Amino acid sequence: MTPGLEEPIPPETELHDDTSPFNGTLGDNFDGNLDGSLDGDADGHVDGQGTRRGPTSRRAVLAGAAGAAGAAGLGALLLRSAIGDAPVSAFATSGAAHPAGHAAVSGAGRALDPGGAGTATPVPDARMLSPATGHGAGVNGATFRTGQVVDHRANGFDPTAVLRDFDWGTTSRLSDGRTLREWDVVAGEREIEVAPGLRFPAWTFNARVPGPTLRCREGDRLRVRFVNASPHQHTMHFHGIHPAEMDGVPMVGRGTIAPGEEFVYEFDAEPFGLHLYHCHVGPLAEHISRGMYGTFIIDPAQGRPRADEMVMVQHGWNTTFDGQGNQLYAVNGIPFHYMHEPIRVKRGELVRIHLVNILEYDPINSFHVHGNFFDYYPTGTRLEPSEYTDTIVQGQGQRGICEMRFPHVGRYMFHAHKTEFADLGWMGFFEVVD
Ligand SMILES: [Cu+2]
Repeated sequence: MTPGLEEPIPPETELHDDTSPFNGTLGDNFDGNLDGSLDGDADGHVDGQGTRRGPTSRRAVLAGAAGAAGAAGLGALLLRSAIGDAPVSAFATSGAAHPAGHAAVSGAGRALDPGGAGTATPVPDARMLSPATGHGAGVNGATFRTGQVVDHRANGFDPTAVLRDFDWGTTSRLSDGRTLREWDVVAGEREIEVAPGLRFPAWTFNARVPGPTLRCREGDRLRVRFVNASPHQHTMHFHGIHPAEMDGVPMVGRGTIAPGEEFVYEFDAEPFGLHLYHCHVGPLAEHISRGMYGTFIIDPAQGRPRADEMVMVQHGWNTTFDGQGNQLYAVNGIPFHYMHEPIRVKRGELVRIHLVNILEYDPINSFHVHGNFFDYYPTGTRLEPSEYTDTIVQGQGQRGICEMRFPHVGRYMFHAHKTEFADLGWMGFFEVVD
């Protein structure tokens, strides 16, 4: 497959899909035992007059929809709402109909959780809590947390592979003895199944979200041939030290790269650390939230101690396209992925997580690991950690290296300690083995 060269998929294709079983009223698709509270909500929203959708109200809608209608219904619901489909838009005005948005969330949660809200149900095996046995909502999160998965093959990338996929580029030797490292990066458009049944029209670097993890060594000469194979203008803006004309922003140097055009970004790798790249064309929030970001690692000249290395890019999916918040949260593309496929690590082995936050629309994100502590190296620009902790907070564009060893075998959760994000996808497991 040629990365990024897929035909753009017009949203109308999905939005007007009359074969969808979810084109009827929402109440038709709910579980019988959930009809009470959710039909009540639906009626309220349909009758409500408000059009303003606050972040809380949107999440209320998601929590109810994910648990009750199932993620497939959720997909249809969110996609339909994206074009202002009347019934769904009305449904989404829960902020107006229910001023206490969070009450709507917890209400739905209670209705969906047979154990009652606040019951810290252990999850020894994510698959054990299938929608059929435990509804998979309330304290257990959305239905698709507990067994339903997306089609990674159709998506063209798999977060399990993305985790440890470092792209070192193609290298050659310059006359001054330095390493020249080259990559091809193609901007494209791609429909990604971000939750079971929910397809999001993403804008991508090399047909995946996050884009490829570009990795090099301090002092290398870097050459990134960027091809814009999408219908929109884009750039690659790298964090790091480089000349202005290589900054990948509009109106400086080459500026925006038009559809069908290309540009070569070339600069030296400095400073060593954990960085990122993203498109810098406005509206910037949309270009980023659509999926145009990736990790950019510059290793120190002397390298780092050998470790089981992985990349986690924290981000969200604003599936309603309202630009006000996110309905789903994830690391490496797919919400709850590492719940379904825990990250296997060896007891006692050094684990190094390159943790990047590019989350749009929410001011902070965070990372918390259970049953362990880690050394934290903010931006990876120093060789000594600044903190020994189990929780760190990052704003957009912040990143840092987390190093840890698990002393005990077993399954350990990691998630945003912005727990609302965890409930909506930003959680996973480490599986520590001997
Ligand atoms: Cu862009």
